[in-house]
Amino acid sequence: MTLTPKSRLIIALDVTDRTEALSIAEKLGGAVDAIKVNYPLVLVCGLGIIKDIKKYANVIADFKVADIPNTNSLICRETFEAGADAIICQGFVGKDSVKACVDVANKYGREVYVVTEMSHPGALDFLQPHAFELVDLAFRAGASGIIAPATRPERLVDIRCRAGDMKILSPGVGAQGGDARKAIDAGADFVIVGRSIYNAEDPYAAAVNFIEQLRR
Ligand code: O7M
Repeated sequence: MTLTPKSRLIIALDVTDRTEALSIAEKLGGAVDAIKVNYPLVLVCGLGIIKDIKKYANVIADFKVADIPNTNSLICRETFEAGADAIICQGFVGKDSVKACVDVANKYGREVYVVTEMSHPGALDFLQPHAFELVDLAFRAGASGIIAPATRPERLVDIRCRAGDMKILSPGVGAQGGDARKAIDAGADFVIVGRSIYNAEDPYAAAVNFIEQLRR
């Protein structure tokens, strides 16, 4: 699949209970553009959880792949064989490592998204000074898009200018203080929301609330 903005909402399903994960996926899958799985869920449930979630939504494997090209290729192959529609890799390991992910994704008709500046305060230590270079690297390696912070909409504006047609997926909304609408207005194509949805008393109502904010 190619990730296309409809609701513009991606849920980060960082729960560590299989039954809870599948229940949320079943309830929310039809409303969101994708479900992102990360290590917390996959380490508990195994890679097979991707196929189970795929019944309800597109799946993005947030493995922040960061190794030498050969190892990156092997990780991507196993992830796409498991059914993931897209994988997320780190850019700081260099263009050859990102290109290795893109080459495997192209074979499977899937997508690669590259982390640029992260959303947490520690991103200022090393990543922020190199964020624009990471955007350029993602473009040159043929990635479908990048990850950039909803916690710093002013940075999103600059990253958007640099990113051209690449899609921007923006985490940091809600629990980390970012605002969904501001992130989209600053140039993101999608927002990624985790705790503010899956920890809500009614995750479906919380997701619908975000979708309404994004529609405005
Ligand atoms: O909404 P939260 O804070 O509960 O969850 C945010 C999710 O986005 C969680 O899965 C993080 O691992 C992820 N994320 C960030 O929070 N910040 C980043 O800079 C990058 C990511 C991410 O998705 O990277 C691909």
